[in-house]
Order: sequence, then C-alpha cells, then structure tokens
Amino acid sequence: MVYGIGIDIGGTKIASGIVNDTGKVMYQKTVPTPKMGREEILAVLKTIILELVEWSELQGLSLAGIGIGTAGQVHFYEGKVISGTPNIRDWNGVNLRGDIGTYTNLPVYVDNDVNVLALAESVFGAAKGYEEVICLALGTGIGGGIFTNGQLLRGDWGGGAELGHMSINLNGDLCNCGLNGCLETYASGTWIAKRMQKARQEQGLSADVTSRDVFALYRQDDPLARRVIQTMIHGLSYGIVNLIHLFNPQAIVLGGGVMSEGQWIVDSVQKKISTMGMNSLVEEVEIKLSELHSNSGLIGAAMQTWLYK
Ligand code: BMX
Ligand code: ZN
Repeated sequence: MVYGIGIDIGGTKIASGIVNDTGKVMYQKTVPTPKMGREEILAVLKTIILELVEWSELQGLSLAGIGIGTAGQVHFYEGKVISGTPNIRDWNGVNLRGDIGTYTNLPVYVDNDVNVLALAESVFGAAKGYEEVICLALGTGIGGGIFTNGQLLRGDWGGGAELGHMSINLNGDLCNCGLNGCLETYASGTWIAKRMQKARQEQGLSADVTSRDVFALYRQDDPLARRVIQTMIHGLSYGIVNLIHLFNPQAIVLGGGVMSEGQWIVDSVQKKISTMGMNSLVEEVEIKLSELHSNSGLIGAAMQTWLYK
C-alpha cells in the first residue's frame, strides 16, 4: 500500500491528511486559511506537515511524498504559485516546493486545487470512466479541471483551466481577477452571498447573510433568495454551455462547498442547458454531482505522490 500526505489549500480552509492509494483518508486535519498572508500560511503548513510525518512514523507507514493542491495559478513543473486572485492573501510568487524542501526530504508536488479535485474524481469519484470530462468546484471562488484524452489539460506551465474566470457577461460585475462578469461572480459561495447582501440592502434589510443563509431562505421561498439562486443557476448553465461548446465533453462534474446544497442544483442545470446552445453538443452531456464531496481536494492532492513519481 502507498501512502501520501495531501494538503488542499482553499480560500477559506486548509484540509490535510494521510491518504492511501485506494483513496482512503487515514488521518485528517482541517484549519482555517490564515488571513495574514504567506508567512503565516507557510508556518501553518510546516506545523501540519511535521505533525502528519510524525503520525505516519508512529504508525510505521512510509510516505511517498507530499502533494499539494492550492487555489491560484500554479507552475506545475516548478512547484510554485505564480499568481492568484486575492482570495488567498499575498500568495503570489510563493515557491511551495522550495519552502517545504527546507524542512523535509520528501518529494513535493504542487498543482491547482481544482486540478487535483478533478484527479480524485477521475479515479475514485463521479468522473471515473470518462476520457473527456470537466470538473467545476464552486467554493470561495470557482475553479476548474479539464480532462481530455484522459489527461489533465495543463496548458504551457499549468496555469490553465481557470474556468471560474471565463466571462459570461461583458457588462457584469467586476471580478477580483480584473474581468467583468466572470462565472465566479454568479455561482461561487462568495458571490451568492454578495448578490443577496446587495439585494437585501436595497430593501433596507440586514445584509448579514452567508451563502448558506441564501439557500436556507430559498427553501423558505424568500423572493430575494429565489432571484439570487435563479441568477446563479442561469449563470452556471451559461458557463457550462460555453465549456460544452469548447470541449465537447461527455460529462461535467460539479463539486465544492456550494454543491453540498445538493443534487437539485445539478438537476436544475441539466434541465436549463437542454434549452441552450448547440443541441448536437449539449444534448448528451451528463451533469453530475461530485462523489467525494469535501475530501476530493485532499485525496487528489495526495494522489500526485504516487501518480507522478
Ligand atoms: C479562484 C482561483 C482559482 C481556484 C478557485 C477555487 C485564486 C487564488 N483562486 O477562482 O485558482 O482554483 O478560486 O478556489 O486565484 P477555492 O478558494 O474556492 O477553493
Ligand atoms: Zn474573474
């Protein structure tokens, strides 16, 4: 059996653990993503990694390496975060492989958080068995991973598949990547909350709402929440139809925190896209819910240690 450390660094939390090559998470630890910036994040990573290494030694497990998935545009071959939106503060230019190499001799693999989520879904989850499949994770931001010919599409250095930053409206809200109307401004947890806050403020109501509150209000038939969620489903469907037009995939897998709201989002999108775009491309695409849920990033991060060695 092979064991690897997996670490999934998102805009809100860092999930970490020891994973074996059947996809089982043996030991897990989740902490909030530090808000102060790189020094603090690197220090937290060091503490986590040393703790996981010690735990493995006590269990007599030998580790294949450390696999990281992080939000941001990652140079896959150099193990560096090249750039990113401010969702993670002061994270651009961090040489993760170099920094972790100062306190461990284990090999270090670094990729974008949703590329590794896609990797996990392709082996153990909802993307299994498809050669042409796209994963979208709706969380703090929106990230993507594209499989074509059964391989992750990397582009030149690995920074591609930023599917959340595909604009679906020239005149849309300004996204923190600098474009207007990105998919992320319609269907990420952050923007579901933001849209609701704005709508409530306009009505003189308390703007203290999270994306979870928006879904709860939606279930109670709150008219503002209905509008925000309808806009989200419409935006998400537009983005997905763009992806279908571009890549002719067999399936699209939806994951990330927002999708813990359930299968009904998948069903609404499946229904909506059936009336949109080029029928020949859209009609047979299956929209699916992630099967590994909140663990997919962590499992995918660790998988790098045995897949790429
Ligand atoms: C953002 C972008 C992506 C990331 C995605 C999901 C940054 C820092 N983030 O669009 O690289 O994959 O969010 O990230 O540039 P999460 O924070 O929702 O997990
Ligand atoms: Zn953007």
